[in-house]
Amino acid sequence: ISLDRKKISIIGVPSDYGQQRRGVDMGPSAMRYAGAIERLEKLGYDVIDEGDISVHRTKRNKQYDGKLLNLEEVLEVSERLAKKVDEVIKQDRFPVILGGDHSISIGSIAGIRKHYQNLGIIWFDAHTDINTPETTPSGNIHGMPLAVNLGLGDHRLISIAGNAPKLKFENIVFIGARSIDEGEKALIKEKNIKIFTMHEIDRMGMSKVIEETVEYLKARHVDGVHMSIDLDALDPIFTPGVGTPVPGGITYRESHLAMEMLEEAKMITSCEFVEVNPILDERNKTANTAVALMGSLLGEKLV
Ligand code: B3U
Ligand code: MN
Ligand code: MN
Repeated sequence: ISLDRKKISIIGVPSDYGQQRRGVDMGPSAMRYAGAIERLEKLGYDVIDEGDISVHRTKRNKQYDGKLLNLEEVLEVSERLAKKVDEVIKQDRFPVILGGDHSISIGSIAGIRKHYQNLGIIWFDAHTDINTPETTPSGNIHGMPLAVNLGLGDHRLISIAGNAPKLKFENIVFIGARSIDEGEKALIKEKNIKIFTMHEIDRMGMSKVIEETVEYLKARHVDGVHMSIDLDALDPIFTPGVGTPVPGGITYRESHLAMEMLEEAKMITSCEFVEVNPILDERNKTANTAVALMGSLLGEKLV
């Protein structure tokens, strides 16, 4: 896997349409204020801040009525983001996408996928986000982006920026899961998806988990790897500013080790940081952690 690591484009996606708590639309600002751009520039990258994807701020107070929440809005944001990501990669730049809730992955992966025939995904998250309209307990689309990219769910969502499916079940690796719905469990088992839950992280240690992740994706002959980082993967002690915190998460140190090892593997070709909600945060702690992880993933060294 080759990658021109000299040029980075930051793309903000101020959308909160994938769930029902307000404030996650301010995630891109919070991560910029936490110094994302300066941090990457300091590493020697040519960084362009592409600004934010335009997201209409319509008034809404919808609640789950058995349908997908804010479907029209999510479709619009996804199309725009897919187009932007596609353009950035065409210019030979590495996309760093700032969310927004995790529904933005529908658009980011749709755009990235245009450039890779056999894309791998690392899903760093307390959740597995593989619900379908049939299995969702909430109607929240941020719980469905992986299913959508696998071609499961609403036909308009799955056909964003081209044909479905965008991903293969065998090219996904979950890291950090500890809150999985029944329907998700059934699908993960049926399709035999690679998963390192907190149980495996505790048992094997993060170092072995990342070694196995890298080996697994190499054996699948992926031609690119998208790193999707939901900040709720970490324990809420370290990232309190997320909409659905789940105790018993990855530590600050384990998460940095994971990023550093993935950097050494020279495998990641795009990344995103999602679910940072400054309204729920403590003094921008979650955004600061996100930016620190970004530094490690993109090559910051201690000495
Ligand atoms: N699995 C649940 C909860 C959830 C998923 N992603 C987040 N929360 N952040 C759902 O609603 O699909
Ligand atoms: Mn998620
Ligand atoms: Mn999550």
